[in-house]
Amino acid sequence: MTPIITAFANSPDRGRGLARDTRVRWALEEVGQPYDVRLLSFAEMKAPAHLALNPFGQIPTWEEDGLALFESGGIILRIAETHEGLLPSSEAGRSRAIMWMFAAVNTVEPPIVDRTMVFLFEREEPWFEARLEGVEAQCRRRLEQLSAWLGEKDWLEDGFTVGDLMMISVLQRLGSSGMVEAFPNLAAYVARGEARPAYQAAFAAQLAVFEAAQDT
Ligand code: GTB
Repeated sequence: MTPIITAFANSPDRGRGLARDTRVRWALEEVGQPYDVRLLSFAEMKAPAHLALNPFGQIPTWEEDGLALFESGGIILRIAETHEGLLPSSEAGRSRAIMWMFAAVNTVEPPIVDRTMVFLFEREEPWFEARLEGVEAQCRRRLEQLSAWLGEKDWLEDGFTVGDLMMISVLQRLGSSGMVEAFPNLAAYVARGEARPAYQAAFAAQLAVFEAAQDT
């Protein structure tokens, strides 16, 4: 069966590729696995049929041959483990790549998501400036540490892995803030990921959904 993923019918990011289906699409493109997409409205994401797939009522989800998954990290790990191309062949290399996936979502992403939440929900609050300064300092600390690890390397380990895919997708959430650009090696790292044909295909596919929604 061709796997089916879910994505926003009308992404609030207006086709910038920041919703988490893009990273799943990227993984699928990297391994050459065709897929189908079921587009959901916000109401459909909270309806029983979708809650049976993801109790948190979010995208992306994954269905294939009776297996349903949610959590972009879990889905991408499944793709990486069942196809060639995203995990190294050595056992140690695989563990290192998976470790970087967790580092991306569990160590680097939290302050980046906090920063987004501060912009979305605290902008009118009297503490906005001080809170923003605090979360940006936390983001900067993680970027400094990541930049120091990456150094002059192209990728976090010896070659591109699922760990890079996840880390780059997390760094993209800083968008036009200029925070990644303050670290030229990280900016080049993100650009290197975005230049991959698989990323380009994934980005184009999610953009096409947004553009089609504008025509209706
Ligand atoms: N940890 C889960 C995963 O990695 O799969 C998080 C999934 C998640 O956050 N899904 C979001 C969602 O379904 C979409 S991606 N939200 C709807 C809801 O919770 O009701 C997060 C996202 C949304 C919008 C933008 N944007 O507009 O820029 C960026 C990222």
